[in-house]
Amino acid sequence: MYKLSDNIVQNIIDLEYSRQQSELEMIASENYVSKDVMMAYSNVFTNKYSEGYPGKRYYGGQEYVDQLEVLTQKRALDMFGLSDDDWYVNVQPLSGAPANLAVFLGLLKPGDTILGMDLSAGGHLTHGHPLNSSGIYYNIVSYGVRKEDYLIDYDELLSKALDNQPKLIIGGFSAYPREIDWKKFSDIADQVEDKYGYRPILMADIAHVAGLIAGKVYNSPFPYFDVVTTTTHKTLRGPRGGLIYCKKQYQADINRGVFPGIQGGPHEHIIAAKAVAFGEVISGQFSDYAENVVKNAKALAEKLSEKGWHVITGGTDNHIVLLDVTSKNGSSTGIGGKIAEKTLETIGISLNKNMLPFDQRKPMDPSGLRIGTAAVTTRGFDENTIRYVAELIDQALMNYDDDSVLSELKSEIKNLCEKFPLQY
Ligand code: DSN
Repeated sequence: MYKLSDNIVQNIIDLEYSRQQSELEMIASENYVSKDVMMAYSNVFTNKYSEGYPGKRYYGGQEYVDQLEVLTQKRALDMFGLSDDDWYVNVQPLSGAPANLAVFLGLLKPGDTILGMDLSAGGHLTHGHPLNSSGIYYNIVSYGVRKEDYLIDYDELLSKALDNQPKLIIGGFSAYPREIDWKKFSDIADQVEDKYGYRPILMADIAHVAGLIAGKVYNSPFPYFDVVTTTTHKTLRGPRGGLIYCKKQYQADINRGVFPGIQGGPHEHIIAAKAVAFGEVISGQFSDYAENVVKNAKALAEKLSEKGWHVITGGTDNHIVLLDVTSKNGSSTGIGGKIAEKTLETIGISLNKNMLPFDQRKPMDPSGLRIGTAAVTTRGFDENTIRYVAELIDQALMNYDDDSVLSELKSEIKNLCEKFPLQY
């Protein structure tokens, strides 16, 4: 790797590099980019201002910026098999949260009603949390999951849609381990239209599962939705960034929402890396990766269940396993998510504490952990390796107050990481 002449910054980067080499990233929203992707965003496009869109910019010198952005748009459509006769994609969003905000700004007026999944049920801050701009500027109605099985409550979704006449309905999540029935959203929008003569806009936020959808191992919302947003750095394994897909009729509004709505100059150097990442997705081997991510998550869920842990919904259909750490085999463990996260960090596994549906505990010390397999699968882990990781997680959580056991487990993780080094 290139070394900076600024030793102080280089030293901090080196420390983070060593941390990533010798510890496991199991935060469900993280991944390891390829060396090509990483190299692709260190380039001269960082010097360029290019407000506007290909062919319509506010500054000169845009010949190659336009080439780059058009290529990235083409690859972004190709990776989901979309035709530019029906679909448009804006590749400029800086990340997922601004992508969602740009959609709202482009398609809604302040005070309009949005129906989205509650954060505590697995939704996202930008789907209407009171402290997020979505919750501040729009009238938010939330749906959740059913108490009996923690699956999305489509009956509640329908009745809330019929009662509240939302302008926009969001499907998507940041902590939900199961498939989504995207068609049901479309049926619900039809019923709202029958009642009010207006069809709500359907927006899917596929930030977490975009790579699984591109790899054809998770259902796609594209046949049923009007707008689809995503990040590019989770299961898609690209640089940090966002995308907004929309049916052609919304193109002008979406573009206006991004620029001048919430962004100025796009980060074209990152757009170069998006293009490289999308090239990797299209390349053919990516579907094997996506399949392995899901296999690994299933194996992790199975092994943890076998050990007596309560895996929310009993398993997973994607890369996310939600675990209740407050009890094992029906007995209290005496810990919540805060200690569980810290304990696993101590042995070299990064993941995050997470509220569970209907959680009685507080967000800073909830009942759950969210565990993801996208990054470790990039590292080369197969199902046997992930079962071994499940054993280590189990032992760590059961010995959270025993420093000597934790220190042995830390060595095991370090040895494992040495067998599966990062590719840079
Ligand atoms: N922070 C991301 C996640 O962890 O799911 C979403 O914004």
